[in-house]
Amino acid sequence: MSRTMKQLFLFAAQLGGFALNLLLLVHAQNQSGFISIDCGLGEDSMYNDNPSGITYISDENFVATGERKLVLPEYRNKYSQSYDSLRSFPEGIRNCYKINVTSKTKYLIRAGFFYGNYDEQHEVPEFEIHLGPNLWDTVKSETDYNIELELIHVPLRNYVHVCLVKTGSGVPFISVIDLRPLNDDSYKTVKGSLSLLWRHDTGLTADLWGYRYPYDIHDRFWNHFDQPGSWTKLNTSSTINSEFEYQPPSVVMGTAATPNSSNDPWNIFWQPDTEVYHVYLHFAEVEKLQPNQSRQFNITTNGELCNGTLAPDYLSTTTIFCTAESLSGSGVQNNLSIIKTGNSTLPPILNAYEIYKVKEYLISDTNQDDVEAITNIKSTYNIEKNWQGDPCNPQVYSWEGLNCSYHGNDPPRIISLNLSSSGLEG
Ligand SMILES: *[C@@H]1O[C@H](CO)[C@@H](O)[C@H](O)[C@H]1NC(C)=O
Ligand SMILES: *[C@@H]1O[C@H](CO)[C@@H](O)[C@H](O)[C@H]1NC(C)=O
Ligand SMILES: *[C@@H]1O[C@H](CO)[C@@H](O)[C@H](O)[C@H]1NC(C)=O
Ligand SMILES: *[C@@H]1O[C@H](CO)[C@@H](O)[C@H](O)[C@H]1NC(C)=O
Ligand SMILES: *[C@@H]1O[C@H](CO)[C@@H](O)[C@H](O)[C@H]1NC(C)=O
Ligand SMILES: *[C@@H]1O[C@H](CO)[C@@H](O)[C@H](O)[C@H]1NC(C)=O
Ligand SMILES: *[C@@H]1O[C@H](CO)[C@@H](O)[C@H](O)[C@H]1NC(C)=O
Ligand SMILES: *[C@@H]1O[C@H](CO)[C@@H](O)[C@H](O)[C@H]1NC(C)=O
Ligand SMILES: *[C@@H]1O[C@H](CO)[C@@H](O)[C@H](O)[C@H]1NC(C)=O
Ligand SMILES: *[C@@H]1O[C@H](CO)[C@@H](O)[C@H](O)[C@H]1NC(C)=O
Ligand SMILES: CC(=O)N[C@H]1CO[C@H](CO)[C@@H](O)[C@@H]1O
Repeated sequence: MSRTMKQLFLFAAQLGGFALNLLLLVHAQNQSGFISIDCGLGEDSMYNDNPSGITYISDENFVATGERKLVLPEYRNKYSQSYDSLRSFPEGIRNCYKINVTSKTKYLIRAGFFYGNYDEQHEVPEFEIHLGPNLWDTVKSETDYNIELELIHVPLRNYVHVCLVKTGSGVPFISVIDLRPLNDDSYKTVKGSLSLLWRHDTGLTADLWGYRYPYDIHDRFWNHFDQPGSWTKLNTSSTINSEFEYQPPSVVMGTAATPNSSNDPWNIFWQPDTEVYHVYLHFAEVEKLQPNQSRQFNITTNGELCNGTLAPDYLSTTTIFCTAESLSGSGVQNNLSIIKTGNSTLPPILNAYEIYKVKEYLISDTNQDDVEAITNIKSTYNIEKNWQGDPCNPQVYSWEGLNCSYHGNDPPRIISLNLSSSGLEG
């Protein structure tokens, strides 16, 4: 290649890079604050997911261990591209991703898993996922289906650790990690984080799984939910105004379901495995009511009034928040009822709803100054030990060679360090 041609080539490459950066900038504006990690994707790779258009990047810069794998060909293209690859962790008990975030911002954190017989063992592993030092959930996946776990959580540090922990039944793995900023005044909790049970779009007639980004600017997944035969479905093609805290998408709010028999309540039941649940009900009237018509209802959780006499506004979203305290006794279900008031000429409606478990994460990260100091030591001396996640917590996985002091729920301190086994002298 001649010198001029080389320069031209370089120039073109720079232009190409510029165009890519410009494209990413446009996307970055739309996907403000999104962190979209495709685990097991090749180093430095990225792509725009179809059809969401979300830019996914490789996990290489977020994790130091593990192996890149692909699901078997017959399992590819079953879900979004992010589920075709995964990262598995045959070595070590606990392996962690470290992801930079904006501290004190409310995030939806989603982890996705699809085994897809990647190791040709036909044996789905079971393991734990931890958020920092706290247990998030136990991952029991299936060969043929993906699973998704979601948390609404406010990180106190400018990073989060997502850790996969072996429990003795197979090799942990992960397919995808999403972080999406949420409005601070939505999904409020007095204490604790919220772990998703259900997020349902009711009344959808089209044959769709549901909706996510770009319909939902926060990229929540609204799953098509039906109880065939027991509902009448209503819809409108008008836009629903949702410019409030929760911002459920207009397409989700544009469909609603009402009980068939006009005097029946709208009931939802679920089996509790946590003490307290948060329920968010999204309502909007989709029918233009005549002067002699009315739609009014009360909402109860476990028989207790949560919100009395609500009449949804025409083409505008009202979100009602209820708590449900689980009742003691095995097999006792939690219930939510939407009950027509005596005055109402029309049955209740429901456009969409979300149910979350309240999870208290009591174990704190190690003292921030100590974490910074030890992280500097780790990178300066290029320590090869399996130092991942929080240094001191949980205590069972504290870093080898460290001694920590613990005082109740306060952040632990690092009190001493023994590097003699790391090949360091002096
Ligand atoms: C960004 O969003 C705007 C409107 O919200 C849309 O018109 C545009 O196509 C989007 N751009 C990309 C690259 O997704
Ligand atoms: C995360 O932030 C730290 C500084 O706070 C920086 O050194 C590091 O490179 C960042 N990591 C990534 C993957 O961007
Ligand atoms: C809206 O209702 C009509 C008539 O019931 C139906 O044909 C159409 O599929 C519905 N649209 C959606 C988006 O559910
Ligand atoms: C409820 O209404 C829908 C639509 O009007 C109808 O298809 C269904 O058969 C009804 N179910 C019952 C149990 O009446
Ligand atoms: C409401 O008024 C319409 C005529 O405007 C009538 O056909 C209908 O029966 C009335 N409905 C009720 C519940 O009174
Ligand atoms: C809901 O739970 C409350 C409290 O256990 C109970 O009194 C009520 O009958 C239940 N409602 C339904 C519809 O099962
Ligand atoms: C609905 O709630 C109101 C309080 O807002 C109460 O007065 C009324 O009795 C309730 N009606 C039903 C049917 O539960
Ligand atoms: C019942 O309807 C009447 C007339 O619309 C209204 O004045 C009254 O406040 C309503 N009662 C309740 C409990 O909503
Ligand atoms: C950690 O503390 C224990 C008990 O105080 C002590 O025996 C051990 O030598 C300490 N280890 C290091 C690395 O300082
Ligand atoms: C430091 O670690 C080495 C190797 O693990 C061990 O032999 C030595 O006793 C440790 N020193 C202290 C003070 O714990
Ligand atoms: C009785 C009661 O709690 N009513 C409230 C139901 O929710 C609507 C919308 O948030 C409020 O305006 C009512 O006051």
